[in-house]
Amino acid sequence: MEEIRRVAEAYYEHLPENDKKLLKNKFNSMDKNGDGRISRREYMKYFKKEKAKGLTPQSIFRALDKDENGSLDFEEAKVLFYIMQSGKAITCMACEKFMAGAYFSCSQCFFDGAKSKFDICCDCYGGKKFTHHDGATFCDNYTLLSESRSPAIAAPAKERSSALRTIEIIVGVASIAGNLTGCIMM
Ligand SMILES: [Ca+2]
Ligand SMILES: [Ca+2]
Ligand SMILES: [Zn+2]
Ligand SMILES: [Zn+2]
Repeated sequence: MEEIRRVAEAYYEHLPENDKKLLKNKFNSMDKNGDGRISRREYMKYFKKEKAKGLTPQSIFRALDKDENGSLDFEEAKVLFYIMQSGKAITCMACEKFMAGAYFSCSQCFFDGAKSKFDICCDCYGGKKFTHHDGATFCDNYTLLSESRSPAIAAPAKERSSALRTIEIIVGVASIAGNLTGCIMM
């Protein structure tokens, strides 16, 4: 969580003054009783109304509440705003825990735009506490991110399956070479 917090803070520092003001307004609209803190109840109420289900798991609120006092001050909420603008929070498909740091993702599902991503936390992956299709190749998110820069991924959809094979070969070779420990053939 510490890592995403630092990213969120750096991101916030570079926002134009106007956007900072908008976030302050958003914070105030979530802080219904105006005590300068977003309580768990205020948080849940806000996201239920917004129908942002991805943000309602208790684990997300707990992770955001750095000092564990049961409410979010503006500093803590910066991480929330960062998660909100960068899309939806990523939760483990097996245990539904909010994943703020490294996690594993099925590379076949990741690169196949037609399928939804299959992301699982390190605990569930390491402990084999999940079920997924046969032959799935799991990569950690950092590896996937750098693999996405590979020109093969930029291929048009119909060529994507051959691009995927290329990735499987790269991943396969790399794991044999032992220099890409993040990727493991299942
Ligand atoms: Ca409040
Ligand atoms: Ca707090
Ligand atoms: Zn999990
Ligand atoms: Zn998959």
